[in-house]
Amino acid sequence: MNDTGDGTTSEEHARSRPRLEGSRVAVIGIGASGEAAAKLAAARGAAVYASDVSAGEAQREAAERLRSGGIDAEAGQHDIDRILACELAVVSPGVPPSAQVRREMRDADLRTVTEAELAYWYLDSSLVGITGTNGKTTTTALCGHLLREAGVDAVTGGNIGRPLSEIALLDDQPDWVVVELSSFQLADIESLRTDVGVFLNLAPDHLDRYRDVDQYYSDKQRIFENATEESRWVLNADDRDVLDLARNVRGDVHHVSVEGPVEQGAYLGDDGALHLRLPGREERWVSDVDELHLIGLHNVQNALSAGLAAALVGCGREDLVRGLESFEPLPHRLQLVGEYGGVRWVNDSKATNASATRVALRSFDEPVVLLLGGRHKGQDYGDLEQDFDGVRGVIAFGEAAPQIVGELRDGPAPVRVASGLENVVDRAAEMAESGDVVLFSPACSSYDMFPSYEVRGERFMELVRDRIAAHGDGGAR
Ligand code: UMA
Repeated sequence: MNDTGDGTTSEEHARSRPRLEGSRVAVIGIGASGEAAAKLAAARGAAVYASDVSAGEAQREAAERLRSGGIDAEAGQHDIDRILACELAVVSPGVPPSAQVRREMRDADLRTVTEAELAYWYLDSSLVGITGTNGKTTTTALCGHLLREAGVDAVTGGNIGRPLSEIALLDDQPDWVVVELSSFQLADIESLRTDVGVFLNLAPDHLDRYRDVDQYYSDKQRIFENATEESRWVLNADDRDVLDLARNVRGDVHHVSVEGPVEQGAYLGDDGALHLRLPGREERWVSDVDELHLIGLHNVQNALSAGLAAALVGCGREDLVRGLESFEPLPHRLQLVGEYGGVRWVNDSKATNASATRVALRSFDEPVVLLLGGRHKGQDYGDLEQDFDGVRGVIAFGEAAPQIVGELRDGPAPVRVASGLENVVDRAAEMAESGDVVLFSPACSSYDMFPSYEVRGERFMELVRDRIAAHGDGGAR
């Protein structure tokens, strides 16, 4: 696809690399990805102009860092004439196609790639790429952990937090990168290809950016676009939409299932054990899913996917078992905060869409007090009711509270409104009874009240721990 390509890295991972030397490259957005992309393009000899529409502190500081490294950067505006004078634009994933600057770039037919594509051109590492709507970050972290446990030189990157361009800048690149790929990153790829690709699941999300679900799914589907006969795939056999998108994909397809045996892949058996079935290789990993430190059946699916991907990279049974048993869950994903008065408090602040919250609800047999709210992302809260069997009640908060109340008011569980997180925790404590779980799984983004889901989750945990300390029976874990 890159007709300006000037060679390849190796036969096995042949990649075309456009010659950036002497060319002009615009970088749009200077968050973590934009800053790393600007440095990478400059290191490859391009004259870079990096800009960010925001003049916020973080953007001004990033522009300053870039300028001190000799890269032309500004925060507060995109100089469209300068951008259109470039041969290539690299977009940050958070800059939507509807942004004014992108419309003008499209009108001018400016070649535009995502930051991950730029990084891919200069990465010598092999890639495990992980996409899907939910569970990407856990699966990416777990797969990286499994590879490292097996002595493979591997790092994690992409949507999980470390831009791929930062890894491409390393003098000593790792043998493998486990990259979490969001739909925003996949939207503007050209040649990016994963050696092992994992597709976890599909559910409506990001409807504030996409016209409809199909448009979102079609960006996700781009992970298959550059597949070759050597590509290896790990697909969720229990998700019809994933199988539909992957139909006729080139390469060797493997399946993962928590519903029963698969012909080639990994599955949860009737015996409660995790099994691997590859040509010439049949294994039983952990004999009971309780040996994983992860809550919920969806996490069994994530563990099977990560384990299968690691097996396809070449990890052996003993290393996989040790890695699966030693992996600790990431913060803000069904994280147990503590317990008092017989009530368990769980922080799932990472659940920023309704499907993630539904997955969380399915993880508990106990009655649940569900804490929902934040900034609305265009989804239906009514869908949650399909998993409301054990829900004792809902506390709605934040900007989305009126929508949540409007959609759940006539449903099976009572809905109360709270203002501010402290009040949310107080009302949840009033509603919960001994034996319940209070589940902070907001189904909304945090941006109405917090800069990120992490800060939101930290604040929630702080409030819960204070409450536990005040009551003094049980203690936070
Ligand atoms: N901006 C412009 N012009 C515009 C619009 C935005 O300049 O017209 C600027 C903004 O002012 C901002 C920057 O562009 O400064 C936004 O960039 P960004 O949001 O892409 O920020 P990064 O720090 O580069 O973070 C991105 C990912 N963010 C998004 O996809 C929204 C991070 O994923 C990722 O960890 C990081 O790259 C490293 O790869 C975060 C995320 O929320 C965690 N991802 C979504 C999700 O998981 O649901 C997809």
